Amino acid sequence: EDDATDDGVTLDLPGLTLGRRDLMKTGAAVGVATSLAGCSFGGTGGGNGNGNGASTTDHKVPPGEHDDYYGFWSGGHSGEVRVVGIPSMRELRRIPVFQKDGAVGYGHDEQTKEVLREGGDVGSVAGHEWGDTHHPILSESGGDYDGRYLWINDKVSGRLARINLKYFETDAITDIPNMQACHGCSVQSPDTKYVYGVGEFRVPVPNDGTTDPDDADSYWSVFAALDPESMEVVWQVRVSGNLDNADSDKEGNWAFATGYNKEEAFEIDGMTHDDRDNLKAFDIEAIEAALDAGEAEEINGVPVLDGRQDSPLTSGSDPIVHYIPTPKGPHGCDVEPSGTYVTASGKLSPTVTMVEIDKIKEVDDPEDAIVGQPRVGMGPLHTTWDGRGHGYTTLFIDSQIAKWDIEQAVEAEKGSEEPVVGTIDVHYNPGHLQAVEAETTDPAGDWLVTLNKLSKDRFISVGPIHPDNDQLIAIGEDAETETGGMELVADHPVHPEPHDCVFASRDKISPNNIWDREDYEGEKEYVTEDNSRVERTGDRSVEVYTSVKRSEYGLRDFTVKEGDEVTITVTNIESSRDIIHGLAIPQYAINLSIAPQDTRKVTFTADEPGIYWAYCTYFCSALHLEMRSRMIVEPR
Ligand code: CUK
Ligand code: CUA
Repeated sequence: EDDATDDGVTLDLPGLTLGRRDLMKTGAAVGVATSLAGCSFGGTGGGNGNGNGASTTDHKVPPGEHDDYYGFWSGGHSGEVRVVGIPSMRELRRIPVFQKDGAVGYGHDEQTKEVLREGGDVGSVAGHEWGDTHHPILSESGGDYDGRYLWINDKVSGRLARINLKYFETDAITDIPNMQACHGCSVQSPDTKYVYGVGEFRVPVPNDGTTDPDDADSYWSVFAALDPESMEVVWQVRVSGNLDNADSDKEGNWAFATGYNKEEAFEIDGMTHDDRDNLKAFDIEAIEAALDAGEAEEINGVPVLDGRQDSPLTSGSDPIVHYIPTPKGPHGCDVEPSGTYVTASGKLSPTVTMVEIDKIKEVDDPEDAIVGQPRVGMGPLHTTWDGRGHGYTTLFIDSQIAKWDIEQAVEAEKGSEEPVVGTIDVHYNPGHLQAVEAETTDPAGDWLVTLNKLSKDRFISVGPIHPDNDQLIAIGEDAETETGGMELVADHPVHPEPHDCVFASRDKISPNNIWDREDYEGEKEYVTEDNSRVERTGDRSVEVYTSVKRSEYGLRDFTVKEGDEVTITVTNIESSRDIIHGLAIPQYAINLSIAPQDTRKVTFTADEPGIYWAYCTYFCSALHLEMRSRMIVEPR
């Protein structure tokens, strides 16, 4: 079943030393380098059944009842965000972000087309056809989720998008200069004054063909801070090496990012040459002081500070970036709920490195800020928290989750397995895991979800492209069992490929059920039945305004002339929730979705004379099928 991977264990990474126990545990792993790089598929795990007894934890949500938590899932290279109820694991909605979606008309009306356009869907080398979403993050006020925004990165391009949680719709995308692959992201906590995005791939700056491909010094990785409201890039810091995942402290003073390829090499042997990489700690106050002192250089419209390890800005007594050595290739970067420690997980080391945040500025040797290094198992990728003093780390190669004790990990010797209080098999090859509200200072600690890259044989076959497997694990009880009380309660197949998720108690998110007209007053017209009309605005331009309700458009038909530039503006005048209407004219690729009390419009050129049915795409009433209008395009 394990796809012929049991032969030829290739642990040929230079400098990656594995003990005998590791090799035994890695018996089925092949190509550690490729299976771990960039969160791709590959490699197999050793999970073999969950080994749990009967479930005592009820995760079923009866029909008609609601979930306790909102879960926001990244959709990977589907470019979307998904909303999932916890504990039922029911998928409630998909929110398109970096690509068009006919289901909700995203990228089809002018308003959302503009969001994609702003995000650079045209005009760059190839344009952005899609995105790769990894890390959803929620806005905070006073250290808790305030339900206003969710941000999500685009790892394929250097972009960061914002979803407005009043309407669960993407309302801004920023194409970040000087960056390819915005990977880790995080918000400033306790109050979101900055949204941070890290550039993973080092790119030539400027990238205009003048760079010598072998000149490593012309390649940059930058750490970017965006304003949460304007979504403008406020500053960037250039670093040595590259950047991977990110998190922030709980007091607004620090941002952290793991980084591999300290060597600044161009291929895998070089990237994995040294035994150490580092965790970078960005001192926000020092960065702001350096900006105020005029130390930044403006590059492609953004003030950039030099935060490289040997730069003048980092050699003083108060460097803007601290480089804390970690075992090579650290991946997950997670601050625990009390804000005392930041952790860098694995990935090529079987340990989690714990740094005491208050020590970073105190110590002379950055390594002295490392206060714990529990040995958790093979291929540690990400860590989450239950708020009762435990960390939970995914073990990609072992196909397990290790639960460990935070304080014991500080007391124990570095490299000791002692802090591990239990492990559980998952199916298979977990990437991220997330416990409910684990990013707050007060995690709820009852559920955990592990996002497993491979499902192998867990579901009936659907052909060669398998679903991922998200598994729900009850963590509410600590027990002195093999699993430390963790209990696997549900498998959940998912469309490729989520990376991470974030949970908020349902009372912290309160979306509108219908649109509030005040939110677009002055920007969009509210078209009533009475003022549905056709206005000729020029020899070759026409404005069409129509209302829509069950089961009719304000205009039963409208006439334009061949060659006209036509703008159709549609208002859904319904005030009942859940009554959405569409307007589709397939010959002109028009597909609007209009929620109650909202207005959307679309502009196109009516270049083919004829008569075209405009119809509603949502089954809105018993007369839905009869619900239509006609566009008459007269020959000129
Ligand atoms: S990354 Cu995908 S499993 Cu983008 Cu947070 Cu680690
Ligand atoms: Cu409106 Cu169908």
